[in-house]
Amino acid sequence: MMGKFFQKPDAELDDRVPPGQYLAKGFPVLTYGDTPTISTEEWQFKVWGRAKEVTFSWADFMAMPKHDFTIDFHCVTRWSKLDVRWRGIKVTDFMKSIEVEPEAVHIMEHCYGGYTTNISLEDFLREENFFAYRLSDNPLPPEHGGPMRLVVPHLYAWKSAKWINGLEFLDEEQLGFWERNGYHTRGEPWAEERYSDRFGL
Ligand SMILES: Nc1nc2c(c(=O)[nH]1)N[C@H]1C(S)=C(S)[C@@H](COP(=O)(O)O)O[C@H]1N2
Ligand SMILES: [Mo]
Repeated sequence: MMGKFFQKPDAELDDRVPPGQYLAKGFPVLTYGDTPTISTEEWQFKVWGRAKEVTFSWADFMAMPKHDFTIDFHCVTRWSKLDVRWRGIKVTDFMKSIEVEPEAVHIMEHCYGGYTTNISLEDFLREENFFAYRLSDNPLPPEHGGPMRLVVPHLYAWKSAKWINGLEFLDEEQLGFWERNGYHTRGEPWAEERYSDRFGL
């Protein structure tokens, strides 16, 4: 783990690096399967389930307020990257354009390529979450989830769905891809919620 690609955090950064994590020198790419290629023209984003069904285009998203974000990113495979710079649309702003039913308590994030990950409505609605379309002043590269991905800074990065294309609102918790395969349902890095206790790991 150590050496060329990872380093132990300096003392002054120590309080920003969750337990069991190392600092990545670059920005590693972590993808299960192939990287889909989606143009902004064909990109679509759907909302369904316990919410009024609606489909957004790229132009619809670009018409929403945009902000710059600098956040720390923590992968459960033990690398962290501090101060990642993005541009995007706040989840709380996006939520103003959809109608969610009162029964909705949980969400399945859906992606081009078939990846899924689940998140509680409460974790999803946090002020610091955003849909990212730029990384370090460039269009978000395909390998990092371009043209659009979700970023949920307070949870392990597997919740930050790349190539996101939809949200399914649920009236109960369901498990996404990694969650069905042994990862923790919530994934809070400071509590080291890495693996599910359903599997005895
Ligand atoms: N669609 C999709 N989103 C995904 C993944 C994936 O395999 N497919 N991997 C997740 C994991 S495990 C991590 S750590 C981050 C990695 O983001 P990065 O490749 O931009 O570093 O994306 C998350 N989002
Ligand atoms: Mo990850």
